[in-house]
Amino acid sequence: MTASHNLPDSLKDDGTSTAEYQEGVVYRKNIGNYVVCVDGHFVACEMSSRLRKRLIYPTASPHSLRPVVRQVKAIEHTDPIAIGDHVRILRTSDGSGLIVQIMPRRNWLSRPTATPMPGAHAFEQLIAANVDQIVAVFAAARPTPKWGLLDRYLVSAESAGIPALICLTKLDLTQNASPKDYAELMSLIEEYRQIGYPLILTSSISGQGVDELKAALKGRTSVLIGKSGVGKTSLLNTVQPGLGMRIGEVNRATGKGRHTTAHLEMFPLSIGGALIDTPGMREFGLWGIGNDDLALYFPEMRAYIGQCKFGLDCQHDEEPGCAIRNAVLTGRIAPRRYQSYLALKINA
Ligand SMILES: Nc1nc2c(ncn2[C@@H]2O[C@H](COP(=O)(O)OP(=O)(O)OP(=O)(O)O)[C@@H](O)[C@H]2O)c(=O)[nH]1
Ligand SMILES: [Mg+2]
Ligand SMILES: [Zn+2]
Repeated sequence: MTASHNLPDSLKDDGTSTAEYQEGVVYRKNIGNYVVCVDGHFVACEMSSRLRKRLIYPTASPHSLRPVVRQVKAIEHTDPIAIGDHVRILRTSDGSGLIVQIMPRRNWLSRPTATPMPGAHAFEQLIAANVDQIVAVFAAARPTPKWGLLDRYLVSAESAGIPALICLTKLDLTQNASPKDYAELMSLIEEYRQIGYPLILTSSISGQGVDELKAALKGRTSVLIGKSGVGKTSLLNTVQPGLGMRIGEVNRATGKGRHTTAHLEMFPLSIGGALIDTPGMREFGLWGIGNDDLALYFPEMRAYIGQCKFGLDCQHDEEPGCAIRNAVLTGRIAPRRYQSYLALKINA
């Protein structure tokens, strides 16, 4: 096969002539370079010029009409290609490849890009595509769990139509917790189990829950999400020994992680399936979720939607005869989850 770089654009991208194309899955990417797995082999790829045109460069001023590249790193933010994407590639004579087409996605997880100022235009940032489940990772301690953030992840998963699994790590650190703190942690855990979310308690130190986690990951493509320092990469190393991915100490004083993992990357698992490790995200905004839809993404609220006095017009806030608020008052919906709903509604 001849080098593809010289082919006219029309031939590269129209997708009508598939004879020479191969299909693969994107495992890794870094500033316009991709690693695509084709039949078990990893191929270094670039993207065709037509796809390259779909890169959106953040501008010096978000309202500027003439986009200028501010920092190359930002390309990742609006890269049209996501980890987990099924792509069509054309092999070049040097053994590398050119991504010419992104196949339709069965699902994808995204968040808004951070904006330089409040109210500025945000872009959709793809985190991963075509995944079987989202693993929301939280530490029992160091850093302190933020349950409102967990609710955010779960709402994102629900709106993306992707099943979520909750993984509470660092259970070994609860050994010295007071009985009251421990009981409080367990009752919060129970709240999520009651809703129906599978929840696994793990420790990468003691090995607790690792077999259970492996069983949940086996044969599936999963994406780990969670704040820096909660132990995502440690879980990956435990599930796939020998990988030896770098992990980082948590700051003792602040309990904050050090953003050790810098890139999104997917790893094949020897038990079958694949696991996507992500950098700890400082912020996790909701993308494309409106106020009116929000209650749909709280599974325990779904049954009450349409039952309120004001029907589908109810915002489930202060309205009289609200079925959801009533369910909170009668103990059928956890007050803390309802608070999360109200807090997210303000920002949606
Ligand atoms: N005690 C205890 N420490 C853990 C456990 N899992 C991870 N750690 C420690 O937590 C720190 C952070 O772990 P990482 O795996 O790097 O965390 P991460 O979520 O990948 O962090 P980022 O890559 O920054 O997003 C390291 O010092 C780990 O040794 C655990 O189960 N118990
Ligand atoms: Mg990490
Ligand atoms: Zn209502």
